[in-house]
Amino acid sequence: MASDTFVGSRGERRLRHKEFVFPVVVGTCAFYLGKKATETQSHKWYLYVRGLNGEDIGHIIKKVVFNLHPTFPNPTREVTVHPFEIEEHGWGEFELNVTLHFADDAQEQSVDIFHKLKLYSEVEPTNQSTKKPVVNEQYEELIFSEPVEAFYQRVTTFTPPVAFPIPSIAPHFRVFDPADDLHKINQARQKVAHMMASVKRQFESLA
Ligand code: SLL
Repeated sequence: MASDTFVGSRGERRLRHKEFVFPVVVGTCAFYLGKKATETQSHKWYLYVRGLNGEDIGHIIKKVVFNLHPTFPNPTREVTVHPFEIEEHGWGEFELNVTLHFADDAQEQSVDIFHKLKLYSEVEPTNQSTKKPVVNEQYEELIFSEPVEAFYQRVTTFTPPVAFPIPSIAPHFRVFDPADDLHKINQARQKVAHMMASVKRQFESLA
């Protein structure tokens, strides 16, 4: 059965009650420069928007604008091709803003994502390594609700290229796996249940 469609405010045909969800990861990956570190350049870092497996997401996103801290020369950086990534050198952590612009046929407004550049590990902030970067990644789901029909058709029948340039920092990418998350949540629940039972036993022995 054909989906129910309606005409949007710009005359575009949209799919009623449909949703297209596209996951992306926004991340920073920072390497301490060790002996080469100077006062203004202690780290080399990368900032990126990537597909879950580091694949090209150019069929959905046509441009990423990275808005850096004003202490950087030309703090507004635009990237229009895979990998949607920039490389910089700096000395400090800051909150940054990433604007995603969608493919024209999506007929959607751009979205802003806020992210923190991390240079220091939270667990061991003084133990800096030139080999092991500090990676801070966040998983985001782009939700196209009642998408434009032509866009939906195109992206749901899109065959991703088998080969794509692998970003140099790909070995440091985190793996986002819903099954893995569920497993961690269940483990945490069990741990809490054990702790509660143990506290309860202690109380009972005192009573
Ligand atoms: C802080 N609130 O004080 C932060 C600001 C800014 C970092 C950090 C510039 C590098 C350059 C740079 O790393 N800015 O000058 O090329 O920690």
